[in-house]
Amino acid sequence: MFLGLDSSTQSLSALVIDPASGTVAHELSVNFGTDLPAYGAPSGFIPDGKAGEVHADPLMWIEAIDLLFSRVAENFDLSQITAIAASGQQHGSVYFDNSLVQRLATLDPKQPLKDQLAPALSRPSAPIWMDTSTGAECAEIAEAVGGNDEVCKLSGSIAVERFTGPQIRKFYKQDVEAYRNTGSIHLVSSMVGSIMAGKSIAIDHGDGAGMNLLNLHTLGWDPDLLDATAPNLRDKLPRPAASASIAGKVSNYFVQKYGFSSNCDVALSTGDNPSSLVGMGATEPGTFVISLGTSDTFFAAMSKAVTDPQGFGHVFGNPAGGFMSLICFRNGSLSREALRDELGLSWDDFDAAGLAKTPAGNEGRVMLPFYGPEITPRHDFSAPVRNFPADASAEIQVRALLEGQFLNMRLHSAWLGEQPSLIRLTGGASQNNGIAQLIADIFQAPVERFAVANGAALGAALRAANACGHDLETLSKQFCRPAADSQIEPDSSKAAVYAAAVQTYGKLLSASV
Ligand code: XUL
Repeated sequence: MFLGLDSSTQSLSALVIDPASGTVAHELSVNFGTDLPAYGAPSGFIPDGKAGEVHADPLMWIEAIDLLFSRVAENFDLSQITAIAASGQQHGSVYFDNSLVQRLATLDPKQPLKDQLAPALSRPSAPIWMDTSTGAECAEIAEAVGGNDEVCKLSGSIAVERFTGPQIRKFYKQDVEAYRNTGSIHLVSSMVGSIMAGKSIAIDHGDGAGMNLLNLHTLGWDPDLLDATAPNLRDKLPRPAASASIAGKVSNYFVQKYGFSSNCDVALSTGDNPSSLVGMGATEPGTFVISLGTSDTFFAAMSKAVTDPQGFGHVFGNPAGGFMSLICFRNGSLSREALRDELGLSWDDFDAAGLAKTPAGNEGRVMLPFYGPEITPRHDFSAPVRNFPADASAEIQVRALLEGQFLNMRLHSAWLGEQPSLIRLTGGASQNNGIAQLIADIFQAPVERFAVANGAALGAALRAANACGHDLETLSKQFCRPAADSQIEPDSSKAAVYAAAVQTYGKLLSASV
């Protein structure tokens, strides 16, 4: 059996797969807010950060590992696990001094992980992906390298506030002494993998590409980006490596304390989005994944290595080899709920009233569907922009908002130059038939719905099995199955309407930002 771990913003999850029976054998999560209330982080991060700063206490993530395994071991025999892989929220970074390697190698099963690793932290808190405080550092890095176009060509993304490089630069500028005392900088995912393996492990290309430091052409740390970020940075970073590598055997700490076999392997970790690409069975180009949440996320394996000329989208390593794209849309459910509340509708009316009563293309009415600042496109919106009167009927508004969201997604994923043969849809709003049909029609591709609660942890378990020689395609067929009767076919008679609507949407956008 194979164990996947996912250290996400709000929780640490374990998911065990058994390829012999094709079943998920065990699943358990520890919620940082409710299970570890002493850290005062109800949503997994330290509240009320100043000037866009969002940090978490890395000891909370570390203590969660002990708590998770003490709970899993109560009902599950961990000696059955052949290999482990971890996934983690992307971009977050943890700073350790030179004692890390020695401490990891000599972890005492009689003491908690937290007490043994706390003295190795050279920075008490860890910036996470929600942090937007590094605008100045992004500008400095871009300038030093010759502009954001260059940063994007090298690393797959322009310099981005939440990415690790700008975060490291800010730490270096704020506290040179602590930066100097830092011996290794880990991502959340590689920190969890390092603890499991009892040694400092490599950073995989999937998560490594979310740092603004990895050169996507050489797959090594880029000398110019390193220099632009902070001095002697190469010495502090684990080496980058392919995701499917085995890092070593599980640490004796977990063998003694929780009953793992001393033969259990630890594969390299990856970021939660690359891990979800695996968990959604989408590592081959042609399948787009759209996750509808507070923010909407789009990701897909890429058949050619291109970068977004507008700098909104990102390129990460695909754990199965090659690259994947990721595009975040901040105003996802945020906008859907804002309009629903504004119009006083229920979710059911939203579908029935909006989409059932209006024609595809909304007779040329389009909306830029943003109730707050957006990152794709990057603009400080405060309200939607319409090419029709704001007091139009509820059904016109609903269709305009939903069509606007997916026209915006189609427009901002066009740089990939790929037409999907299948869209796998997940997240709360994906259950809505009207929304699923709309996505099928706008992208002109069949849509399958996934009821995966924890795609990143499933992806990690599949990666662990794959690193031990199990074929990924066979695993995907076994574990990455859409919900029964969830397939929706596109209506080809809508293709022309939506081709025109993308143009209208693009014109309204250019005129407004
Ligand atoms: C991706 C990103 C988020 C985090 C969430 O760039 O910032 O999706 O990975 O955990």
